[in-house]
Amino acid sequence: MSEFFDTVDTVRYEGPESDNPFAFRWYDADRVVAGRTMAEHLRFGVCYWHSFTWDGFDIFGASTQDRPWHPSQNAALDPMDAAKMKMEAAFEFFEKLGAPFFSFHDIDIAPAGATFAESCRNLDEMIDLAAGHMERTGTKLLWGTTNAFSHRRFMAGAATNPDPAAFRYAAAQVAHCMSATKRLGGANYVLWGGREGYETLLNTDLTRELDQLGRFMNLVVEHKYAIGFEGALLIEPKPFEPTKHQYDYDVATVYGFLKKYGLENEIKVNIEVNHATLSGHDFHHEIATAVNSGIFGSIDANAGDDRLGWDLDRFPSSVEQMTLGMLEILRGGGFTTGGLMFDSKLRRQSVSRDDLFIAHIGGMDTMARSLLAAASIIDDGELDSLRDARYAGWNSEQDLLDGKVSLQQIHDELLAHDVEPAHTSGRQEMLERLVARHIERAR
Ligand code: XLS
Ligand code: NI
Ligand code: NI
Repeated sequence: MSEFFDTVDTVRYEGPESDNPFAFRWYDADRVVAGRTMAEHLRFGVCYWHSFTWDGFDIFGASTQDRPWHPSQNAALDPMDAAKMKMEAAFEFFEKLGAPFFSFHDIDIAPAGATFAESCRNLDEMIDLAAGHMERTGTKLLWGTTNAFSHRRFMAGAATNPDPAAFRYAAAQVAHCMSATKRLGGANYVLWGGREGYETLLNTDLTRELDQLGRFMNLVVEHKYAIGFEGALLIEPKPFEPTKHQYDYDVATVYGFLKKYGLENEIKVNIEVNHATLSGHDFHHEIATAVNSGIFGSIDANAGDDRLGWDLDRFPSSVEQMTLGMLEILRGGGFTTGGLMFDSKLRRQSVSRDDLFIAHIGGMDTMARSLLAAASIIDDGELDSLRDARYAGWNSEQDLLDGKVSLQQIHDELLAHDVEPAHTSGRQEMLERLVARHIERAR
């Protein structure tokens, strides 16, 4: 195939004053910030599904995007030829954009066959081609994942399906896709619980379904060691959609699940910004919770809409929101195997081929600018020292935390010697001003 994105060349950094929509204003890959280059901090990834597999279809209307390999636009094309054409366009995009990573579902890169065996053969052939493209362009794999939710066989879930045949099908698919991910040197393997949830408890045995999910995840961990996959395993929490209740509701729920099934040292989380807000939490709350439990893994960087309560997958554009997220990521020590994956999609009317570039450049600049602001807050130190000062009283109360004081003792001491808690200001508005100052000035 000749160039698909023929109006765009390699995207370069031009600085904050640039008016060029096809240049970075903030993302300067080799610039060192807080001890690492921006590229090392941010580890950007492009997703295959929204950007190349989706044709603009929504529940009210068909294809809008210019995706000539899609069956909706070229039904006569052989599915494997279409997959190859799509892959060429995808790697052309990764290379021109300068995103170091990509991510895929098995069915994004290879068409499903008539049998499981045929699907595996198709995937293997496409993985060989992907290996070549990766070698040629230097693009790396952030994560692979299995789509065990689109096909009708998974309408009642995969691991949590009442029919064990669906469990077996999904397990077999994961085994194959994990080996493919290993073959491409994937840094992680993600498990988003597609239809692991329920529509009504009237037909759902919640205890059984969670036990099935626990067994499934243990099988995945055992397989990881059996094949020697060195990446991290990540569960992606989401509270609802497509099901009314998703079992992997939020980070805290996933941690409880991991503890119950003995997996808390084996599986981490892939936090998606818009899933966090749908679950009623701030994005940065979910990161802080994961860091606190030792299960922070990776990020799906997207955004919702303040007035719409579903998974909109917009490209992130709020430096205010993302600075608070980057702050928690830096406080947690930054990414190890994870990164910022744009699980984000164009609006349905954005039908020019170059819109895909503008969308990613905008998302990358938002995150880079947020990194600068967050690094500046940490470097300055005032926020952290004000936060520490709030807890200063605890410096002389270690015995209380170490369990050396009983409830009765506490009672008797207060009886003998009245001490009222001090009323000190929480300083929230002041801290919000402090954050704003760093956002305004970070360069
Ligand atoms: C859906 C999820 C999905 C996962 C990958 O809401 O975000 O896209 O990231 O299966
Ligand atoms: Ni996601
Ligand atoms: Ni999502």
